[in-house]
Amino acid sequence: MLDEAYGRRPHNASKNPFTCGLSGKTFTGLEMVERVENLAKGLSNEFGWEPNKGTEWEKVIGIFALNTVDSMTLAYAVHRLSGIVSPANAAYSASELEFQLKSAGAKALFTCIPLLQTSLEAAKAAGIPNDRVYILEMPKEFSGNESVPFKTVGQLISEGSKSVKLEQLKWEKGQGARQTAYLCYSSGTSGLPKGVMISHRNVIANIIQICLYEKPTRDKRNPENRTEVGLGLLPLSHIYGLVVIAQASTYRGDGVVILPKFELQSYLYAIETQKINTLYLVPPIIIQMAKNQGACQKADLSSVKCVFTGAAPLGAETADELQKIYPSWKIRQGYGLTETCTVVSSSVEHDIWFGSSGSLLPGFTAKIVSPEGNDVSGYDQPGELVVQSPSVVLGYLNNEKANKETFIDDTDGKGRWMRTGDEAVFKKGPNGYEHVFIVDRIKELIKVKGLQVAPAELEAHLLAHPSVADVAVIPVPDDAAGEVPKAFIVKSSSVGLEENDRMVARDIAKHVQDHKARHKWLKGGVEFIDVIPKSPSGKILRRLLRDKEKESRRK
Ligand code: 4UV
Repeated sequence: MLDEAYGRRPHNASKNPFTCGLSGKTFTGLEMVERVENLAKGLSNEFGWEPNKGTEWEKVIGIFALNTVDSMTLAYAVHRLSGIVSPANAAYSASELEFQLKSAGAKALFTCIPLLQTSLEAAKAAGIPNDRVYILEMPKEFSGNESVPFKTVGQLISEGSKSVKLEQLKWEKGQGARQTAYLCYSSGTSGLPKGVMISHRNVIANIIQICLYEKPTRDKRNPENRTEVGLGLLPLSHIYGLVVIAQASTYRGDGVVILPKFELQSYLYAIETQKINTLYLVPPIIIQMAKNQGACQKADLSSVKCVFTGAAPLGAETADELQKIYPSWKIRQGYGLTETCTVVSSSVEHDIWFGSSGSLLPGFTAKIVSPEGNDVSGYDQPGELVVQSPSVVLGYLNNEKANKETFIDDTDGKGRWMRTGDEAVFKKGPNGYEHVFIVDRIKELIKVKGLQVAPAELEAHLLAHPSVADVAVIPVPDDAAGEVPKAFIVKSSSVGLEENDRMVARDIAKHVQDHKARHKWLKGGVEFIDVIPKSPSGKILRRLLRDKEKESRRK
């Protein structure tokens, strides 16, 4: 991907793909190519890894860090050695990170100073020694002035610059299609988070699909092909940040301004000082912007031309509200999944229809399938969205059951299909284009601020609490976060009759707070019930609980 973006596209060499929104630290494409090469040499010295020796599974690293200007330098350096990058959500607790590091078979962990303690705890539990923990440098507001006894990426680059040349990568024909580049974690349609094997080909495919789709409007808007600047605030550990923001935009020669986390003032400061044109956001940030009009209107946001949102539904009313405040902005929505290596559909500037997730990207084929498994033809007929694309990932790591449930092998020569687990409907738009509307979620997934929460993970954790005999976790709507988890719990016989329900509920909620990332906390509450509704085969009937919840909210 590095070669594709900066090597074979020399016009990108003098541009600045990544700039820190706080310190202004930046590199040109050419400097980045050198940094990647030197870092790859540094990593090769450190681990003994070489580009053409060993399998990619022997060369897996974990990244657990806030966004930094060097996050992608590191990813590309690992790819230069033919290794795999497994990025973890920076909100994770030590036990969540440990789970991912173990599952991915990570041999080293790259973190940043604010996350060092959690990293060390997780690394130890996952069998990664302290001398395999490295630091990605951050602006001083985040890392302070104290030095820590861990090697930094900067040191590795400097050591690498003094080493002999690395061998060129010699890939066999088709290796890029077979070899995993990233191992991101997603719970898919059910169960616990799973390693999603994303090949080099998947990444390149989606980048090309995005760029091809957007080219006509971009050429019209920007005929001189001036560099545009996007906001890199969303986590680079999530597929949206990793592929759409960090890689698709820099591939076409645009810049990305990196911010480690959302904080309204530094966000507005970065937009003003870096003259950002495209805000890549998730709906909860749009809601905050609409609510904090005062602060936003004091800032000079005149450089902004477009807001792009995805990862969770943006309601038409919220989009309308933002449009009233910023009439000239193009408010676009995209829909994607980790398993499709990101964008399936998105709106384009000349065809925006609020509430819709736009049209399918080129290279995607889609069908709508009824609950009975029949293809549904025609517009306005809801059903599960099933897709084909060269960006559909290789599958889940070591999980044949989930692979069988999600990916439909090409047995009839009609290609390999993937079940999205989302309920969608196609509609004919006002301009005659076909639009995708995501109307519901069939799969067991909760999206909190666009981040995944797997009900099965919380259920397994809650079952370990002594007061819980049985449990089901469902999403409930939340104004700020979109959705939040709520637990229906059957109390165990160890809970005495005299115990106060509110105290028991508080203790159960704390059990989640103590061990899980903040976005997984039971903000939707705990409700005690007599029995969890289940099918004869023991599957939780979540739909009944969701209906019960809807009913009680209506009252
Ligand atoms: O696997 P994941 O966490 O992946 C994402 C990716 C979202 C992106 C990324 C880049 C884009 O440009 C873009 O437009 C969207 O979130 O979660 C996948 C699930 O999130 C829900 C849906 O249930 C997916 O199966 N989801 C994602 N986008 C939307 C959405 C949306 N626009 N509307 C409703 N649900």
